[in-house]
Amino acid sequence: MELFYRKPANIWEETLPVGNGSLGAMIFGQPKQEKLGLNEESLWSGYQRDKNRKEAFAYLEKVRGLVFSRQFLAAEKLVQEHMLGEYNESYLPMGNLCVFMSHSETVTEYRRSLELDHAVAKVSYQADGSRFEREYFASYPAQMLVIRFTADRPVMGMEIRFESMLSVKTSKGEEGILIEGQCPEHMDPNYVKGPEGVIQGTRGMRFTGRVRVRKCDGEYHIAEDGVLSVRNASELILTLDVENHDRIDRKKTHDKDRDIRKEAETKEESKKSGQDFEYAAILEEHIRDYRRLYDRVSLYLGEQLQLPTDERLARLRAGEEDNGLYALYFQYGRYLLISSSREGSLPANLQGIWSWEYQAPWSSNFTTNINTEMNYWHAESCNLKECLTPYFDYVERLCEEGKKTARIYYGCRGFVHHHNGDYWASTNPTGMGYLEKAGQENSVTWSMWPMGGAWMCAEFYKYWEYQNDRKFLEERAYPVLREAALFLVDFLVKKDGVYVTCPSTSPENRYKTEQGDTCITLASAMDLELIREVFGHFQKTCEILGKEDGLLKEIEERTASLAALQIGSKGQLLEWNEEFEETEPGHRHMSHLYGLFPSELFAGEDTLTGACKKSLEIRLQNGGGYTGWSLAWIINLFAVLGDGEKVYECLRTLLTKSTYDNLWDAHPPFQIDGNFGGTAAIANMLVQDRNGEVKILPALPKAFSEGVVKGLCIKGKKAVDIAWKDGKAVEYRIYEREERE
Ligand code: FUC
Repeated sequence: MELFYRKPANIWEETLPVGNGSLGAMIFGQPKQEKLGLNEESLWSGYQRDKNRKEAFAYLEKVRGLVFSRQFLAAEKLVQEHMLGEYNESYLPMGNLCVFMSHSETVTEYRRSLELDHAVAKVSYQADGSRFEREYFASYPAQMLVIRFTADRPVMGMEIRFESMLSVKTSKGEEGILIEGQCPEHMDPNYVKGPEGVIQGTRGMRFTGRVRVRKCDGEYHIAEDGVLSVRNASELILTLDVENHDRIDRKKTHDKDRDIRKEAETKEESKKSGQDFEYAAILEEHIRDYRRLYDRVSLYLGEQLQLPTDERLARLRAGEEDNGLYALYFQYGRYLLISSSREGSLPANLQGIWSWEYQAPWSSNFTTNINTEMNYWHAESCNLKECLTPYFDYVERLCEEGKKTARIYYGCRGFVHHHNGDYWASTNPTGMGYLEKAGQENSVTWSMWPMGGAWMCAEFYKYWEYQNDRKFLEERAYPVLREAALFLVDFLVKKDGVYVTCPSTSPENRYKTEQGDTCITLASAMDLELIREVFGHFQKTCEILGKEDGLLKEIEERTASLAALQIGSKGQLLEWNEEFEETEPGHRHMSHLYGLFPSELFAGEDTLTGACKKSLEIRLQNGGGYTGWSLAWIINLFAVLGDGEKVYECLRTLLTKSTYDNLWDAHPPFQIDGNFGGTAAIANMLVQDRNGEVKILPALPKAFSEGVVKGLCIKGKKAVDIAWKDGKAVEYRIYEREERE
C-alpha cells in the first residue's frame, strides 16, 4: 500500500512524513528546491525546574468551601488567581534541510510516494533528459535518517544547506555539515501574549546534528559555513543523526561543565563508517525492522485504486465511494505510530514527532485530557505493543514529578497529573504565562483537572489484559496504579455523606449559572468514572498478584460511599453532578462518556449505556464532532454501541472534512490524535474484546459488506483473522498470537 502524488507538496500538510520514533522528516519532494522539515523528538524549550505553585494548598479549603456553598464563580476566580502554575514548555522544530538542484525548472513524469509496506518515501522525475530519483527513510536500528539522490547519468549538481529558527551554527564538519544548536530556555504557548514568551537564555538543551556525505561519485565541497556543493554526480547518499547532549529522559543530567564537543567527537568516531556505509544493507535492515511490526496486521476493504491519494480524497469529498482508502487510512495510522513511538523515545506528541512552527499549536505537547491517550488507543488492538514503551516510560516520570504536585497542591499522597505535560514531565495545573501572577482568563476550564494521571494509568492495566505479562503487572503497572489510587483516595472529600471530588471540572466545558458561566463544581461524571476505573484496576491487580495491600481497605471505604452518576431530564448522562445548562452543548470533549469508551465500566448497565447514547445524540444535535479527534472518539463510541451505519457516516466525515492531502488528521490544524483514534475505530468496527466478551464484526456498515482482516489483537495474547461477505463473517479464527510472530 502507498500514498502517492503526481505533484510535490506545497504546504506542510501535503508533505510525506518519515520517522524512527525520535528522528523525523517531512518531505516536500520539490524537484528543483527540495525541502525537508527535520525533527528530533527531544528538542524542547526549557530546563528542569519546579513550576508548582507553592501557595496553592493554602487556597484548597477555601475553594472547597465556596463550591459547597454554591459560589462557583468565586471558586473559579480563586483557583485562577492562586492555584495555577506556569504553562509547560514547547516542542521545537529542528530546522530544514534545503537542496537546490542545478537542473532546469521543467520536469516531467513526476511521482512522489510513501510506501507503507516499507516505510520508504520516494520522488522521481525527468529533467534535462535525465531521470532523477530520491529515496528517504528513517532507520530505527541505525538511528539515522537516510537520503539518497540518484540520476541516470553523472549530471547532478546541487547545493545543500541547513536553516533553522532555533539558535544554530552550521559549519564544515569532518564528513559534511555540522549543526550545533541550543534550544530556548523558555517558550510559552503561542496563545499567551507576553513580552517574555520566548527566552533564549543559556540554560536550554544543547544539540549537535550531522549531515554526513556517505557516498558521492561526483565532486563535492563543504564550505566553512557548512554549505555542501555537489557536481557531476549520479549518486549522493546523506545521513542525518542528532544528539541532544542534555537529554534527561535517558538518564542524563544537565551539567554545564561537560565538554560536549569532546563527547560529540567520540560519538562521531563511533558512528563514522565512511566508505563502509552499505546503503543496501542499511535499507534492508530498516525494512526488516519496520515490517516486523507493520506486517502483523493486514486489512482489505476493497481494491486500492491506482489514483493519487489527493485525487482519491477529492473523489470521496465529491460523494464517490473508495473503500480501499479507509484501509489505507487505517494502515497509515499504524505506520505513523511505528514512526513516532519506538522504544527509547518519547511518546507521540500532538503532532507525533512532525512539527514545523517555532511556537507550535498548543506547544505540540502531551495533552492528557484526551490527546496523548488517544494516540495509543490502537496500539494494542492493532498489534503494536512495542510502540507503547515510550508511553509507559513517560508516565513513570510523571508519577515521580506528580508526587510533588500532589503534596504541594492538595496535601495528598500518591501522584497527580493535570492536563498538560511536556518533556520535563511537569505535572502542575497550567494557565499562567511566564512571570505572570495569575492564570489567564478562562484557563481554569482546562487547567484545574487533577485527573490526567488517573487516565494515563488505564493503558497499564490494558497492557496486562492484552499481554498477560505478570512481570509488567508487578513491576510497572502495580506501582503506578498504586500511586494514582493513593492520590484519589486522599483527594476525595465527604459532602452530605458521600465522597466527591472538589474542585472538579469536566475537561474544557463550562456551564451556565445565574451569575454567569463557570466550570468548577464537584464530582463531575468523568472524575467519578476515572476513580471507579483506577480503583477497579488496582483491586484486580492486587488480586492477580496476591497482594495484601492496606490501601485496599481505604478504597473499599471510598467506593462504598462514592457519589453516583446521574441521569438528567432528557435521559442523558449528566456531565456534572447536577443538571446545569452547558455553555456549549455540542462540545468536542465526550468526557462524561468515558465510562462507555475508552473505559469498559458500564458492562450490563443498560440504563447508563442508554444515557450515554442520549448524551452523544445531544452533543451531535448541537454541532458536536467538529475536530478530528472528537470525531474519532465519536466513531469509537458508535462502534461500541454497535451502530455500523453511524460508524461509516462519521468515518466518512473524518476523511472528507478532517483529513489533509497527506492523510494527516486536521483538528484543524494538524493533530495526529485523529489519525490514531480513527485507526482504533476501524479496528473496533471489526472486532471488540470488552467486558469479557469477544465480538466479531460488531459494527460493520453496509458499505463494507466484504473484506478480510488479519492479525487484530484481542485480550489474552490472542489475535483474530476474519473474512466476511454480505456483511457476515464467512470465516474467522482466533489464535494464540505467538504462532505468527
Ligand atoms: C485539548 C482540546 C483541543 C486541542 C488541544 C490540543 O485542549 O480541547 O481541542 O486538541 O487539546
